[in-house]
Amino acid sequence: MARHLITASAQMGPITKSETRRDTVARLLAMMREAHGRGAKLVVFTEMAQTTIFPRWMIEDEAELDSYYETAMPSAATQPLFDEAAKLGIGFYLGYAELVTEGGAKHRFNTSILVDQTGTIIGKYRKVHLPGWAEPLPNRAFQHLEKRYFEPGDLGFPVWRSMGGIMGMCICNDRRWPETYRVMGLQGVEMVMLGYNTPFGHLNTQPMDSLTLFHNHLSMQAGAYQNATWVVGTAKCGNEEGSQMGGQSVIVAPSGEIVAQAVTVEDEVITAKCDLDMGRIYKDTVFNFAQHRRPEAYGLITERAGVILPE
Ligand code: CDV
Repeated sequence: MARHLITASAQMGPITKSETRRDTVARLLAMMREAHGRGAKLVVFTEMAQTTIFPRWMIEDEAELDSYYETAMPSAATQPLFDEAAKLGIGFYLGYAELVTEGGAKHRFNTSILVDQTGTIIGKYRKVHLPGWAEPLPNRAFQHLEKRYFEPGDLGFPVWRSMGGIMGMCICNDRRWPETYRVMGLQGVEMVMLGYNTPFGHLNTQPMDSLTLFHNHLSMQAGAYQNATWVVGTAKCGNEEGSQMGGQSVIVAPSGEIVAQAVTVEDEVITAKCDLDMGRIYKDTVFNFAQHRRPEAYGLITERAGVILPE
């Protein structure tokens, strides 16, 4: 029997600093309903979907910083998403900033959850590859202080059997690293979900900036093809408090082809009927890992982080 999963990517336009959780959850609910109206059984929201992207600022007041994080999930503000998901029979991926207090110490993660079609959380992922820096850089309109405000994720890249397939998650910068997809690929992943927010000007170099949207798709299409998996990439985009972020949310097939793409930089739902068996042809042939991979030649991948040049 064919395993088709009608999947939605719910791209999100900017969230102003003054918008409340209630406001943003109302926007997410509207997109969830639209996705359901188009037959979707899964909707992928973006990274940090309930607040403005606060790592662009140096925030010294701890109470202000804490206000951007969730200490429980569902929280009072997000409970309506879980209730609506159960009512409509639609699963969802949701990104948020997570604050955990353990033994009196605060731990902060950039997190996503996978919620199934009964409104139950079945998976949690914490972002492994944190971009940016820990101390503010001089002469910049915007910072990117993810290394200050988050710890690297400590949960690895697990996958879950849900929605009729094998599902995996990552977050934004993770999508640029082949290791992200391959670790899930080695667990047979059939759909990788991710939210991203990618500000133009991040690197302070104009030539690289003009390739931002190309690199966005390049990373996800390569990850999809090389691991024979669907990839659903959902942007937070538009002009957020003066920071311009790229859109072009996509649903990518295991062939590496884009089958749906957002065309605005606002709240926008795109959908595709995803055949979860489509990756099989690649998994059995050119990317038959058991037959063709050579782990004995890949030692440096896990032994070394940075480059060491030969003598
Ligand atoms: N949120 C992100 O991880 N953004 C990064 C930017 C800052 C480079 C990205 O990889 O898109």
